[in-house]
Amino acid sequence: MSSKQSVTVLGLGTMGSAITERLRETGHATTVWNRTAAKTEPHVKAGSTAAATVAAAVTAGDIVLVILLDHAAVHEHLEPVAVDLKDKVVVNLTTTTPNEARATAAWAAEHGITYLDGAILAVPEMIGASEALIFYSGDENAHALALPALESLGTARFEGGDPGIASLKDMALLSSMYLMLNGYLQAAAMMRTVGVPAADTAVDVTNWLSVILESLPHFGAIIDEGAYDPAAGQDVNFTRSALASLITASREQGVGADLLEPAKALLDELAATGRGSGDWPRIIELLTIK
Ligand code: FVH
Repeated sequence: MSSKQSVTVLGLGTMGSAITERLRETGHATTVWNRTAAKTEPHVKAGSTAAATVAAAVTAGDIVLVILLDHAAVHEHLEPVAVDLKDKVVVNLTTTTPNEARATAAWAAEHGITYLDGAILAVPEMIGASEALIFYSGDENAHALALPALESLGTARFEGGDPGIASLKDMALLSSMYLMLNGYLQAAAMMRTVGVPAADTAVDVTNWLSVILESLPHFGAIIDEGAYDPAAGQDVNFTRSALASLITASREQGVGADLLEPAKALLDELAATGRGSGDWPRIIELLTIK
């Protein structure tokens, strides 16, 4: 008999399935539940046990991993079984906002449930590899209890006692990813107007951004020190003018500038409020809603 923790997985979408498969590979007994029961079949064939109800599923495992679509689905299915969760460690890997994570942690605390919030910065194919980063936050004891199983899924990082921090970090990093990838789309749209394939622009953008990304620590230092003025690097006025050229060039090629214009508008606001000579990362001051 395995000495490894038994794990219940609620949710067999693409991520829940990848997690269940990895847990089996690493020797954990797994019990699975999914709203659409047919999705349990391949897992049963591969050695998992299917539970007909959420209550039966959570009763079976030492650890209950929740990987449903969203916050609403999590509460829809956990609230009716709160009593059954009391001697379990519940780890919620469903993507939720930081405040939703905090609300679930508060709900769990009210019901005496040992609860850990998690956020997966990976796609299903990465599960099990060290590149699969999974952030956890909230109850450190819950993290320690579940860690032997969680470590099999990827790199487990405990981010602190605020249950919302794991989600916040996940969402901050995803925000940076989408904004950066939109930058590539703008470049590809511009270059396609003269017949350059998007794949070629992907290579050029990768090379260019890898050089540019080296300046991020410098930006971080300027922001942390609030040392914008006088500008050590490119100032707001220069950057406004550069963005104005990019917007004009895009339009000349018949490409919209919808992605560039918001950044230009923020620079305009800095200039209009007497901050034109400061370093342009000062934009961050305008991102905080007061
Ligand atoms: N897949 C990914 O790349 C990302 C990576 C980062 C983290 N996300 C989050 O993981 C959660 C699950 O994502 P998923 O990829 O497994 O999603 P789906 O394949 O769409 O499966 C969704 C599962 O949720 C079940 N479900 C949906 N609504 C309900 C409900 N009201 N009650 C019970 N279960 C529900 C659905 O069941 P069914 O449709 O098969 O019956 C699937 O099991 C998610 O938070 C991602 O943001 C994945």
